[in-house]
Amino acid sequence: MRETENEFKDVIIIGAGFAGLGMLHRVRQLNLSARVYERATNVGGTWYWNSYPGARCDVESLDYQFAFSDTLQRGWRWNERFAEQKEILAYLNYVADSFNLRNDIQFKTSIEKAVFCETKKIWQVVTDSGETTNATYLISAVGCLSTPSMPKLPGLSSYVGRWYHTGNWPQQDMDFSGLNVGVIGTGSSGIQIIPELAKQAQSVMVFQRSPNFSVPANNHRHTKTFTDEYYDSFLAKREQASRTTYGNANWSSYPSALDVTDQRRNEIYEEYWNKGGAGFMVSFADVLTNPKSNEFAADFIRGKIDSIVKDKALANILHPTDHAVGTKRICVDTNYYETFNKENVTLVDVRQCPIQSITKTGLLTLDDSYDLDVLIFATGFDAITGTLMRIDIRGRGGMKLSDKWAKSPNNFLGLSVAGFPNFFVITGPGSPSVLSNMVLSIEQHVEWIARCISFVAEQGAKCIEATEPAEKAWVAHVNEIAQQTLFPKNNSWYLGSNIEGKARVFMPYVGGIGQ
Ligand code: N01
Repeated sequence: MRETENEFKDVIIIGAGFAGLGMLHRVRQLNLSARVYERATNVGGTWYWNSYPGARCDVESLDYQFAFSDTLQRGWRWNERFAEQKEILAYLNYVADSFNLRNDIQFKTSIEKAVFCETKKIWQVVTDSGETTNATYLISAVGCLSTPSMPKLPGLSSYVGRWYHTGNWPQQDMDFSGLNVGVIGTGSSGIQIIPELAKQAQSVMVFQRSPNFSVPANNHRHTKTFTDEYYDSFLAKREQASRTTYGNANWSSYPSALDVTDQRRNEIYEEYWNKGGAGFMVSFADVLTNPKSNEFAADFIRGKIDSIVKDKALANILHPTDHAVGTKRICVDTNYYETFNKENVTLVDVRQCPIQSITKTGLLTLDDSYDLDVLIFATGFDAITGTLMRIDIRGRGGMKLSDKWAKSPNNFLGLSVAGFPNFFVITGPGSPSVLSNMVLSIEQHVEWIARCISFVAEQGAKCIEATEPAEKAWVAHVNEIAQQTLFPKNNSWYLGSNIEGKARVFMPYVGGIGQ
């Protein structure tokens, strides 16, 4: 590499979602030069790619926004309690426009390689078109759910129908009227898209391997008065939320599900079910720590499934029984269970009769074949580390990040990695990230990184990096806290167990944003 001819930036940021946009704005405030590289044609990150019908955020819209600018916040009005993907994408475009962020974003560009030069103490970053840029700092804003995972099923290349992955959805609106559509996967994405498809398609075949716990969103439109009042106390709420475990100021818990009568317990679950949203999993403070308390919550949801789904055998197949509530991310839906009462919707239990292959005209299970015009993979992501591990990132001595993280994604504070100086990861493994209000977590990291960069300059230093002992202590702490909960006891993408060959390590930090 002839780095003398390369362009130089103080900071290179990978990704233009919430994290990349927030970081770019903050870096500019430090009067540093920056470039963001983004593989999409526009800003948005996960909200750009996940544009499938029904895509919606499960964090309430009023909390799912930046807090760093009062003008920004008051210039935007969220329409619904849980914003749909289009609205969040519009918000991120509004953020980019408000601060002219696009000037420093290079779209349609992926970063393939980043090498730390120990003599010059700079990062040399190479794009997919072979362009090299040097920078003092390299910041990952690649997101936690940005590399879709496709099941290894034979035959897809022979399929003559159209197929899509929810995490890589085409940007244009699509019409499924009159079509026979198959959906593989019943996590949050499947649970959101299935009711929407059922409104249009001639038939929807749902191929379910593992049923998930889902609670109603009870979504509704916001009134102007409500939004205005919310904004008046927004910063105080945000401050309060940042001291909590999940970054949600509106969530509160009753002490223990074991300390109340059966009747009172059910009344409380009913209260949370009617309120709607993922707050159900903290209805009692011990739902995520005590198996007995969790089983009560599981029974309540299974009871709800029975009361909604008319066909009892079908309701039974929809019962989640293989994991504790919330240990796989709880789903938040609009009419998911109700959809199975529709005549055009069929549930196929592919745990009982696994999918064998994709055929020319559809799909083959152990006991049947299905003709499908469209096949939708709602099969999740190589989460948290998947995207970074696919970039050839090399620290001191040419050490590859993918080698360092092969057995465990060790790092300090979920933010920095020993052996990788001047490299920061926004909401990396070992941070609250996906267990929290993501935007709040992102803002916390953006602010921390900005202050850290300023600190390095104030010291007249050139480099900063986590030490091995600090990293070891942090990883031990992350594990210790996780072990106090039910989270690591069940398979989930939090643990990497949805990806063949991936290290089984519980990746998010359960200790909370404030901690
Ligand atoms: O992915 P998932 P997702 N044959 O991994 C199934 C966020 N998100 O995209 O459990 C048959 O949860 C798999 O079955 P199993 C949110 O954090 C947020 O739905 O492995 N099935 C499972 O049912 C969420 O948790 C929102 O047995 C196969 C499904 O595919 C995360 O993204 C909305 C299979 C994958 O579920 C991921 O959710 C949407 C196979 N070979 C997503 N392979 C919000 O509301 C996989 N499956 C913010």
